[in-house]
Amino acid sequence: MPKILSKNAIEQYNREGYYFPVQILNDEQVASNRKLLETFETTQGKPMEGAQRSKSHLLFKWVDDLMRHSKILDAVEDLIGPDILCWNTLFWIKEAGSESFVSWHQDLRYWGLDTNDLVTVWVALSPATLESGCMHVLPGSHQGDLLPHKDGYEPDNLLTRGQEIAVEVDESKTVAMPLQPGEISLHNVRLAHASSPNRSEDRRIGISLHYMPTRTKQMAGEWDSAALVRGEDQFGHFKDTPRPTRDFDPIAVQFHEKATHAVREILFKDAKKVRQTI
Ligand SMILES: O=C(O)CCC(=O)C(=O)O
Repeated sequence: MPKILSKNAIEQYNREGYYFPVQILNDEQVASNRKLLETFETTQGKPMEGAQRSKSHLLFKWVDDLMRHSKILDAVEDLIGPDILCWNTLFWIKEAGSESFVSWHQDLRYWGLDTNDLVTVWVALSPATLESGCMHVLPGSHQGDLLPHKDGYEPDNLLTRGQEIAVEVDESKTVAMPLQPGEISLHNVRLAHASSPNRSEDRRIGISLHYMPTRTKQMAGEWDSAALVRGEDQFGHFKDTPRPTRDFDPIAVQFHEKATHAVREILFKDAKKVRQTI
């Protein structure tokens, strides 16, 4: 018996590789999370950047809480079972009117993980619309072989290497996933996805949360970390991440440095260039 998703939603996810929207946060909770983010940015005098974008649950207690939100975990459990690790938490912010974009890509091509069952939950903290550059997906592309990719390193591309599927994606077959603040989408780690620049007057703020079964292994690096967010980890393939007691908890900050370094090594493995996007 599923916990939160309908039978149809689960069938659609398995068949097409995505499902949306699911309402998670109310307006007050969205406003509170956005305020925490933007107060931090004001304090540091610049937007969230570089390694702060990645494994952010180690830096910000509110992101750790979001990563453990029971409704999100119920949806993830409906898709991948009860023993769940969160591998990464990643900010995707496109400033108002910015050229930032995400090229068509499949995440599993770069993440070194040996699972097809990883589910990405993308949480909207501001409107993700056609105008602001919401995600688009290519339904069914999670089935079959991974497509070849090339690295473009375009400055406005939010992806580490500007990685892009090296064959043409038929845009007429793609689907937009607009979200209201507080809603999530769910997509499979093999699904091709992309997004366009933000032509709106507000920032497009998203946080992606990457959940996988505890049996998953990291094949591209010797050491990697993940947070056990539900159930039991009988495998111990990933170092469990410490839980911050407050923002910038020193123990978690120290761990963040090691953990994001490990992720960067994995993401840039065999790359011609390394850059500081995360
Ligand atoms: O935020 C976006 O537009 C893209 C996000 C993405 O690539 C992901 O969550 O895997």
